[in-house]
Amino acid sequence: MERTFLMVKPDGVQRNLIGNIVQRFEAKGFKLVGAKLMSVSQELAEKHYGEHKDKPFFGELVDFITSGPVFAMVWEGENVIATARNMMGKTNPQEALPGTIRGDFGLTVGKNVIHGSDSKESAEREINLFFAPDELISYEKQDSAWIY
Ligand code: DAT
Ligand code: MG
Repeated sequence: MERTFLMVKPDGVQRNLIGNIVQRFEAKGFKLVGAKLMSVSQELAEKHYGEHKDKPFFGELVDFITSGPVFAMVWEGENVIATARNMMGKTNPQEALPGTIRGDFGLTVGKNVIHGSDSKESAEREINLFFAPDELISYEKQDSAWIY
């Protein structure tokens, strides 16, 4: 089964959206295998967003993600990486469709509520960056027979 890294960003935490966001992935049928409220250090932020280090918005991005607590999660399920990206909506919330997280809750690209891994490689990298192996729980869920 595939796993992805999702993170409610500081704006989503401050705006009381953790519960709503978790609820969407639970209701969809995905399995939560790890979650924590945490602060992102400067070092972790720079590693996490390393692919953007030459972009003009890199400094702003690092300042934003370290500006308050985030809610980091690992979710598991069939094709969860791409499906979670669809549920998040486009990077720019003004282009994200209603019904998506960014479409429902965001207005600006700098404060777009949620992060989600965009490929198998980034999912593995980001999960290892944010979680120790013993923070991830492998378990059976009784509803899986009604989802798969
Ligand atoms: P995504 O978060 O959808 O994977 P990304 O990886 O291209 O998008 O960019 C990472 C984050 O950087 C994004 O969530 C918000 C910010 N960002 C992207 N493009 C931006 C821009 N043109 N101006 C300001 N912030 C931007
Ligand atoms: Mg990205």
